[in-house]
Amino acid sequence: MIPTWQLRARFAIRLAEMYGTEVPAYHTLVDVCREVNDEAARARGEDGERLGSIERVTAERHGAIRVGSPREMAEVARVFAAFGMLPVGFYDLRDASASSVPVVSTAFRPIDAAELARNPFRVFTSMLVTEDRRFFDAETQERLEAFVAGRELFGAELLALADRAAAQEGLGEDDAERLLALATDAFRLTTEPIERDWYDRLERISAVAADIGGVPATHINHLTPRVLDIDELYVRMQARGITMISEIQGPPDWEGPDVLLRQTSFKALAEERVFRHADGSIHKGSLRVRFGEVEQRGIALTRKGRDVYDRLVAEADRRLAETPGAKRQDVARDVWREGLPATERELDLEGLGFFTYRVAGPAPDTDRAELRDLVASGVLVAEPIVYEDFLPRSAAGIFQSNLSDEGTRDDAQTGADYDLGRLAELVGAEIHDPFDLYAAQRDASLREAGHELGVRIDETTDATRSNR
Ligand code: OOG
Ligand code: NI
Repeated sequence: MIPTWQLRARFAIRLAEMYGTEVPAYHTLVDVCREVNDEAARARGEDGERLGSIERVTAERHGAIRVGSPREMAEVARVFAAFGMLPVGFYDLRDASASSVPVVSTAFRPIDAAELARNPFRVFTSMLVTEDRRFFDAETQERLEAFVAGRELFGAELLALADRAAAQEGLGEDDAERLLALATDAFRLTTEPIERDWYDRLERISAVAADIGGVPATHINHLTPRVLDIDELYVRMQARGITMISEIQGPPDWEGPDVLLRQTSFKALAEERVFRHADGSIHKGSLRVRFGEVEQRGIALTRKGRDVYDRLVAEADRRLAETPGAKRQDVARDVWREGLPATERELDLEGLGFFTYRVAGPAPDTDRAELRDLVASGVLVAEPIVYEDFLPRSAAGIFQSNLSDEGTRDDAQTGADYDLGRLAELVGAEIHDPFDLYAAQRDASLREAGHELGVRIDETTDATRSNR
């Protein structure tokens, strides 16, 4: 029996092999990442591995796919469940973006620490919101829905195998091989012709809508490797003549702890595709929809920490608007220095970041102790929990910087309401709240440490209360 995590690890490799043949620039990105990671790991020594071993970081990827309806989203959820990847978090990119990005998203990923440590492969998955009047009029909605309903992204054999793998938490070798082949194939770029007029019509509204509802199949949009020094990577990619988007999304480069997620990408490259024109003739053409993204991951923030982050982003926006010509990273760095603690220790003490706690010293001779005292005396060592999720604004920024055209939207219309609960209902699966998952990981480590020390660990400081 091949267990779930091995299926997931193999799935990530299979997708990377396929994507690498489809988008050769991906190899350049991976090569440069490896170079930067090796150097950073050497330069930083053990400290470089605080947010994951160099093996994990080098192997780590996330993918992105886009689907057209709740039915397709529900099927994707079944396929990913086979690999132990469950929906986590809700991202509304319709409002996070000034341009026309008519999707809501979640991320499929392992949810417990042991599974993440074995293989953290995750896929950012977006669903087109066809009923949102800001983007689609009634007639376009109807045509879009009919188009999407008429295609089959995942065949019956794949779904049945996936259900079985999920139920048994693994598959025998032959079935595993079949599952991997079918699942990988489902995300291959199709050679079936694209209806030129329909695609173009959707593209005038939104390039993302055209990529989802204008083509007969889905495909992997990008596969993102993880890098330890994204600023260095950005410079090196440009030195190799690869055009990058104008900036790095998310937190700035600064001397304090890395939090959440920093991302950037190279611009989508032209890829040959086949089109059917109105007169029935078939011609080759090209599309630019797939790009190469890279990311640097930092510490997961608590709700309180996330509020601080959101406020800092808003403050950076405000100052940027007041200082024409200034660079976002420079402005944000100043804002960060004013608003975030400069050390991991303070991040923990102020209840802004998520940490687990490992026993490193002898038990105190009391039966109760304060967490902060145990850490201060070195009995416990705090280790950061790495952020496993995404950021709506960065996602929108990545979408947006890769659009050659803003598309059109009519904000006078009322949008379709979506939240985590509604998406979960449509998908037919629970969507986990990322904050709950990090908190559970933290709490489990404290319970374990308490057991090991034979001490009841109290958390009466403000810091821990705000972790809830
Ligand atoms: C997803 C864009 C967002 C991320 O990592 O935030 C994203 C897409 O292009 O489908 O991938
Ligand atoms: Ni991505």
